[in-house]
Amino acid sequence: MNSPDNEGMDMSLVRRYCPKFRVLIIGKANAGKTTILQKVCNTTENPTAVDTTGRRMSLSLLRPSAGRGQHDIEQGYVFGGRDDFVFHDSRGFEAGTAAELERAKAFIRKRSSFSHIKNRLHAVWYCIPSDTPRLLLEDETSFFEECRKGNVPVVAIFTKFDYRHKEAMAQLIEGGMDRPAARLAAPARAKEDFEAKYISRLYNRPYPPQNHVYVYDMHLPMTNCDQLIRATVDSLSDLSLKQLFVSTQRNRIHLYVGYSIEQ
Ligand SMILES: Nc1nc2c(ncn2[C@@H]2O[C@H](COP(=O)(O)OP(=O)(O)O)[C@@H](O)[C@H]2O)c(=O)[nH]1
Ligand SMILES: [Mg+2]
Repeated sequence: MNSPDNEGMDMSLVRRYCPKFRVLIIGKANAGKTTILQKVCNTTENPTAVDTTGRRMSLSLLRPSAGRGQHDIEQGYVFGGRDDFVFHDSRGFEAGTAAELERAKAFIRKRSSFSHIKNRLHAVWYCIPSDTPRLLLEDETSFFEECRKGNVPVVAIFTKFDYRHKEAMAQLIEGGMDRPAARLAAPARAKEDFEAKYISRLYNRPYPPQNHVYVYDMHLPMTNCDQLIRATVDSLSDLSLKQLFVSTQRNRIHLYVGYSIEQ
């Protein structure tokens, strides 16, 4: 099989220079951020704080704000046994508070100016919960209004999309479809309706994301977030980072194959 490790790049060297893929996840409280990170890391464990060199920190060394609610954006976290990812968490847009979003932007600016690749921010996952009937997209996406320094790719994630599936299913049943058929048809219908209503408005923002995905039922055991991983791979323009990211996904072998074929 053609794996990314044999595409001419010494992966052990890449991993030594950049052992962790660093992601900033943005989204208001309850958007589903922690659940996504747990799914990506294949764990249900709570996050563990790490210091700037990536070592796990004891609770006594944590910044007070990090210990309270994990909203110190500078504080890095790992999940489960996964030492190849480090995450930073921001509540981003919350009604009435622009400060947190500004902090996120400043963090992106700062982290993209670091000369060493291992200290840089490699991707942003921007969560927009879709479990409200009328999504205030313009408010939720004010992040995409201003130019972001540093060329860090951003993937927009519409979270809790199962809400839209249920809504579409109810509409199909109301239109005369029987329950099993409606259940099967609902995901495609939900996506179609949502795209017609929101997606051009997202990409009409002055500085839109590179990509977007829908995630659903992330809190349930049988689901996965492979689409998010694929979208993240696709959004990376730096080849060595792309390779590093694919290597973190060693358990998702089908993603390797797809990636290699497209090269
Ligand atoms: N229906 C549904 N609930 C979800 C999903 N993802 C997370 N949740 C639930 O939403 C709540 C908030 O999730 P959490 O990950 O803690 O959000 P955070 O505050 O952004 O970190 C929890 O009760 C999760 O179980 C999803 O895809 N669908
Ligand atoms: Mg959380």
